[in-house]
Amino acid sequence: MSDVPARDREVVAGAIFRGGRLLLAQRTSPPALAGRWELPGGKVEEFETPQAALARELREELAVEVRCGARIGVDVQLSAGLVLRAYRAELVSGEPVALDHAQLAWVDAEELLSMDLVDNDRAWIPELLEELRAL
Ligand code: 523
Repeated sequence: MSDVPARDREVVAGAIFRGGRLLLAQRTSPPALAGRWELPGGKVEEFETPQAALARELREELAVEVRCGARIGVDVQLSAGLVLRAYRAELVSGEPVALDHAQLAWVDAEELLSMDLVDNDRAWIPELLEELRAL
């Protein structure tokens, strides 16, 4: 047993902006979240950096290559030992397609406010809106 507390495992989510819009993805699972919208992403694997995990998740889910940028918004504690963080993601190549989601949407500031976002991602609305309104 070690006295050093284990670091939280991270779930990463990507904020992709283009032409004054933000990419959102509609979840298909679990049933409680199906139909609700999120910034796409997933769990960081052991020995993987958050940046590499974001690139891998967005490649798997959207068929795009991204460069992971700066953090955006607050840490969201999902459960003991699991924290959700958003990062900017810059599209390097490919056009996003919904390989793992029901559908995708490119939203402007007004549309973002009307989307049924998953509760966790609502924590980032202030920063996302600020970015969209500045574009
Ligand atoms: N969230 C969340 N918002 C958000 C993401 C990418 C994830 O609230 N933008 C939550 C949903 C799950 C947990 O984070 O409770 C893991 O996300 P998930 O299921 O997208 O990640 P996976 O696919 O890596 O997880 P497993 O299928 O469990 O391996």
